[in-house]
Amino acid sequence: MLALLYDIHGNLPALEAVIGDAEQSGAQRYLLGGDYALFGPWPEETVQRLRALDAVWIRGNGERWSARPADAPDDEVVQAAIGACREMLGEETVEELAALPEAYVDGHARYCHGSPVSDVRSFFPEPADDEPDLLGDAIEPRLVFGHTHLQFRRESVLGGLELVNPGSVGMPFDGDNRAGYALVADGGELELRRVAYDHEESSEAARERLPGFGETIARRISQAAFVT
Ligand SMILES: [Mn+2]
Repeated sequence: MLALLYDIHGNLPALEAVIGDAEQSGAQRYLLGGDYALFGPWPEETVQRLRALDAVWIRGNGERWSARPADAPDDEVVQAAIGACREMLGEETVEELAALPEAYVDGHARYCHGSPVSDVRSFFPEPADDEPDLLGDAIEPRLVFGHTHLQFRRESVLGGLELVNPGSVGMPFDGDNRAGYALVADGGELELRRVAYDHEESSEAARERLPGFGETIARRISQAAFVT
């Protein structure tokens, strides 16, 4: 059993809850889909916890932005979060995470952060006009991605290819506070899962542990929505 963990965003209690649920369900291996630390109250602890797993890691835009702040949007919250993340993780870890591969292919599934062509452009529960472009050269029957923090699965508009967003472990934006992730059985059968945890503890920690922008993060965790 393989567990797919995307968009953890430094939310350690959410990660612990998901690992507990995954282990109880028989997961022994993990696919880590990027955005491990940025924006969250426990960046360092989250990365340390992930290092203890038998896992394949890929890079998200959060890792890229943390290493190259000038490549990130000129947005007050984003730039403040990058500064805090760099300080808490330290340069060595920031560079190590930024050097992770952008994708991983295991034969019948391709894993990326946003889409095969971008770590910031992705698919939505309802198809958008750019979906054929975003598929790039993916030929595997299943394409797994995160980034939007919206958990869903559906067939792509081109057919013959399943799109899966396992959801965000640490910061869902679909109005459901529970941590999102997915399990894949050895035969390939995939299950989207949600796990309840103390999200108010994480929200409060964002307020206490992070500078000015922490209030925004606290509200995102508390409301399970992309509030600005
Ligand atoms: Mn993310």
